[in-house]
Amino acid sequence: MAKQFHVLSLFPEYFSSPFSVSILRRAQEKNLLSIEQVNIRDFAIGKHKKVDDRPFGGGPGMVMMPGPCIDAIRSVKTPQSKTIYLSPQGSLLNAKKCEELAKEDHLIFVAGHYEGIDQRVIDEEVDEEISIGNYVLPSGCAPTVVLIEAIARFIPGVLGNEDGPYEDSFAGETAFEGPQYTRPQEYEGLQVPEVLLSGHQKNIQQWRKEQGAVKLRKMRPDLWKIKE
Ligand code: 21W
Repeated sequence: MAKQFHVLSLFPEYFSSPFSVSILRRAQEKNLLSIEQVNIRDFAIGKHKKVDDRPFGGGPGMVMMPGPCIDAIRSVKTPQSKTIYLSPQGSLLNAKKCEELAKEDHLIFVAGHYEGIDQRVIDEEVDEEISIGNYVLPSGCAPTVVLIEAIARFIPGVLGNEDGPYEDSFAGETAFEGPQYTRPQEYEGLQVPEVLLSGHQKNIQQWRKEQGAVKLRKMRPDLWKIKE
């Protein structure tokens, strides 16, 4: 059975390109994954289809009202669903979380707009709050794309080569791979490292591992510490 993803937002059109190219297109074409858009505004009531209002207690900006969000979630929720709110106040996304979520049959992603959603939506309907990093974005839309692409790699059959997602750097979050080269062998006088042309697989492996370690220590001393 294909995995089912529902994306709830105010701008379904935001997602049309990222979901129709590359990995997510192939996953859907192979019937490994189905992604459906839900426009939260379709659950707004009244002539103006209002979805946001000023925060109680004061403060800047607007907050998404509970009614339309909760009704939108309930319109797709089943007993098997897991509901994720993409939130700057969520727990930080990592590879392990992506792998876990790839095992679920039905995921509901709620992308917030404005200053976020009414807390009662989170309390009543959300299972997990996830952030993609310590920086501020204008909405939960880009984080939803990031999360879905990161999860999709762990769905069996999506990458083609089954051990793909685990081989890559960050699968275990403790390694980098070595630098990569392709043809031409000489470019503007710059040569491809000799060892890669040697055909000596054991030396190549060892060289890549060393180069990856040097890079990790330089770029990500935080991860390097974990290794020791
Ligand atoms: C950013 C909404 C900041 C609201 C008390 C409670 C989803 C995101 C987002 C956004 C605020 C993620 C407040 C990394 C992100 C997201 C929009 C401020 C004020 N006060 N990961 N809330 N960065 N961003 N909220 O921005 O929705 S995952």
